[in-house]
Amino acid sequence: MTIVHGVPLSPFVRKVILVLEAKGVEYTVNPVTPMNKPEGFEKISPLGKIPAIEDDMVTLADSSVICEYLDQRYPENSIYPEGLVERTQARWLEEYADTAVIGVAGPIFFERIVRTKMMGQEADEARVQKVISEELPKVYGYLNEQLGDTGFLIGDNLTTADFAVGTNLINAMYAGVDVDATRWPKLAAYKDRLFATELFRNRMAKDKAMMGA
Ligand SMILES: N[C@@H](CCC(=O)N[C@@H](CS)C(=O)NCC(=O)O)C(=O)O
Repeated sequence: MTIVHGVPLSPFVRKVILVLEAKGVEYTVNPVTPMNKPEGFEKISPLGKIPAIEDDMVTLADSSVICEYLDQRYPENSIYPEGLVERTQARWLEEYADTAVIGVAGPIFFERIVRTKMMGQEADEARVQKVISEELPKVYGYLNEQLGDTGFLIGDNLTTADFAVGTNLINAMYAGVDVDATRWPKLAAYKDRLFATELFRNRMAKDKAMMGA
């Protein structure tokens, strides 16, 4: 059985869990957070970050590396498109999500959810507003430009790009920041299509149960 070290509310951990669930791979979660790393965690995750996984073949860290391993080990429902250009574009958008989309969703989620609900502190709302007004428009604008009127980020099947972008859109939404359909109509419609898939619906239901919502 695959062990996922990390909490599913972390966007990187959720990305890996979505891939496991898309492929029907059984897993258990060891709920390590950045604040409660067990001693010796660096042996599993040398950079000390979540997620990391362990199974009968590997101990691996980094969500993108883990997703690539999972896809090669469990090739059914591949998370990478077939064509070279499409595949490369999916990997690029995954990287964009893991750097830029987390760069806006991360601080918003941290301030409004982690800091208030998990650390018992006040949110730095000025920081949130600055991210929303100065940084988010560029990122959501870029995503909006990548999208068509149907399907997902690359074609009609879910790819690694959708898992990486979607997991961040989920956290922004949990923190009260939805996609403004008047400014980014394609992104808003895409988010609705993505969140309506059985995979995303089930995952968000599990998040809600965990958050006691
Ligand atoms: N590139 C890594 C990033 C993972 C990451 O930054 N995880 C955060 C939690 S969302 C973390 O563990 N932060 C703790 C730390 O940096 O010490 C991945 O894709 O897995």
